[in-house]
Amino acid sequence: GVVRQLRQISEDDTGVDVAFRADVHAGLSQTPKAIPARWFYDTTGSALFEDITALPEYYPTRSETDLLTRHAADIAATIGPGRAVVELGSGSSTKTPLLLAAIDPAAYVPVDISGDFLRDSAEALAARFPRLPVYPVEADFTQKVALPREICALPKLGFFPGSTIGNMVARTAVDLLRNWRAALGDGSLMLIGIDRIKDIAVLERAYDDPAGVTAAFNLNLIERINRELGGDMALDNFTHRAVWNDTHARIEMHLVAMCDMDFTVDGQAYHMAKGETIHSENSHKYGPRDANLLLRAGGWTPIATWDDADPAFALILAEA
Ligand code: AVJ
Repeated sequence: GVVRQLRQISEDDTGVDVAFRADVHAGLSQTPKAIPARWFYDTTGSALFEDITALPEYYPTRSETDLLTRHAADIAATIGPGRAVVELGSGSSTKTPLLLAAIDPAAYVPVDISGDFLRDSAEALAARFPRLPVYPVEADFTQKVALPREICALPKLGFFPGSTIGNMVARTAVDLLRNWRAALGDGSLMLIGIDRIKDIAVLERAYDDPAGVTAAFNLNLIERINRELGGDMALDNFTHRAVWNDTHARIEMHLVAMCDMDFTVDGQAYHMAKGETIHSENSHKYGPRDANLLLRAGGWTPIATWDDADPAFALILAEA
């Protein structure tokens, strides 16, 4: 069952995450404007992301679920039983049961920035695995996370699915991998989902679906700023854009200003010119050698890869 939910977020006396406030002001003050993708995931944003994963155009979740299903026995044989599984950015934990049922772990530690969402998914997971101790941690996994002391003596498996590593530029991704290598310790393993470079039309459609769910997910960031930081940004003045940046091998999402505008956040004034954007997400894609190099740079040695050719996606197991 769920043991207890640890909270490692600092909020001010109005209940707003202090890092969110700081990142929004810093991001709106710089040129070009950019806000880190982690701030998509309030309760509404986490639910919208779940809707994205069900879209026909959004292949990563389906590809990764297929890989976990088809190769469960092989993955389990390579990992072995008795580990504490630490999932980075667990969200709804929908893929997790496939892994947990196969490997017979000793504990499960979902780490997510969206506390209410985490509570619900940890409960659901615990109901499905009644003998498994579950220790949810509400935290930003890109920062230092204190793991529950109960799992300290257990061998660890980091589980970082969904190609979430793609949200980070290379130097941040390497820092994160190194930090988690140190946190999980000698003898630990990391199972990571990596989205591959592929046909640009397939990539762009996955991030700009005709039903407009990804647009709503992107625009929810504006609504969250208005809601939590007392912003007065006019939602109707922004539009969603998803574009492949070939130099950086990434999909970029932007919130595009459709007219000149002035607005305030926390009473602080900002201006945007027509056509100017707020860069709201990067989703880097990696070829097979690129992914292995990234892992090695982060202190992890790849030992097995399970992948799919079309649409290309990979699960890589690496050891500390
Ligand atoms: C959760 C980071 C894996 O980059 O594909 C989906 C987020 N953004 N559609 C991704 C996302 C727009 C997603 N990750």
